[in-house]
Amino acid sequence: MTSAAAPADRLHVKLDSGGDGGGEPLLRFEFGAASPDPRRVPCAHLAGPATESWYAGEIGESADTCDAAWAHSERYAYCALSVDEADGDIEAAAANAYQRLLTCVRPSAHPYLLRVWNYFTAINEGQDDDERYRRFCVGRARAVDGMFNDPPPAATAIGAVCAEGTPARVQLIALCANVPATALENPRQTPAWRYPREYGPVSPGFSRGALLDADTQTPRLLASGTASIVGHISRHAGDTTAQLRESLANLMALLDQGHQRCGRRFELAGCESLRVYLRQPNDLAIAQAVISESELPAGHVLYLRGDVCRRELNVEIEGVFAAR
Ligand code: 3EB
Repeated sequence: MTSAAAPADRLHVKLDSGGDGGGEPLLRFEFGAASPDPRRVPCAHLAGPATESWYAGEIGESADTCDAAWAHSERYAYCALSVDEADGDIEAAAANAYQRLLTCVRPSAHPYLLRVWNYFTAINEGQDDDERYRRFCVGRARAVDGMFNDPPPAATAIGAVCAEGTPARVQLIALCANVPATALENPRQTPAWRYPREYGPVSPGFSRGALLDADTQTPRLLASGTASIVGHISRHAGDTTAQLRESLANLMALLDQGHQRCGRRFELAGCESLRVYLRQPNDLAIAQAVISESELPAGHVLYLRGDVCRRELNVEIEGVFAAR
């Protein structure tokens, strides 16, 4: 055992063009039509790399069933699961899914939740506090423990289309570790867990980002789903180009927070993978044009069809950044 961990033992992400990355990934994300596999991101793939592989050293154990899957290395683990909705009750399904997640994760060797992806159908259906995203937030808040909120994991919540002929379901994919991450907030944005009452009965439980492996040569910064929100106000309704530019400004402010917290620089050029979720597939060309004006490596950007949790917003981004 050396004290400076080999980078291969720590988290790094490679896209399908990136070779095998040395060994087996902890988790390989694939995108497209929903399937029973709880790891599959149920968002149509519009452009860019087709898979995202998350490596974290040698895999110890893994298991894989239709509604739950997990694997772990020494430091990291993932757990993915789905819960069918009974009679469209998204709140109960979210509570059930988070109870199951915590039941799996808390007694394990990797009890810290670093990042969670939440996918479910018809996210903007229902008015005001009946909107399904808000009900999802209520169910999640009901199920989680004190450790979850102190501070909450980085997260994404995106609306997707469920597989034809199958029940609607809540799908969670969680990245866990044997040590906590450093949670990040964005000075341009109100912490989501402090959103005012107008956005729902409970504030969403997520942090804007997570800083990992700050003890190594190459820390990573995981950016949560980032949209065109300044303070707590949605900006540029109806203008996808301006929304994406605002989202990039939020992302750059978050990267700067990573620098403040660990003294290492994070830049758009250090992006290992960026997901762009678009409500309207027709916005692909304009999204690609905005991305091409930025320092992001265009080959590391993938575009997916997905619904943002605020109906007035058309685009959300998330990603993984390696320190320079
Ligand atoms: C926002 O700023 C955007 O409820 O887990 C982004 C990431 C968003 C995670 C969640 C919601 C969530 O409010 C929406």
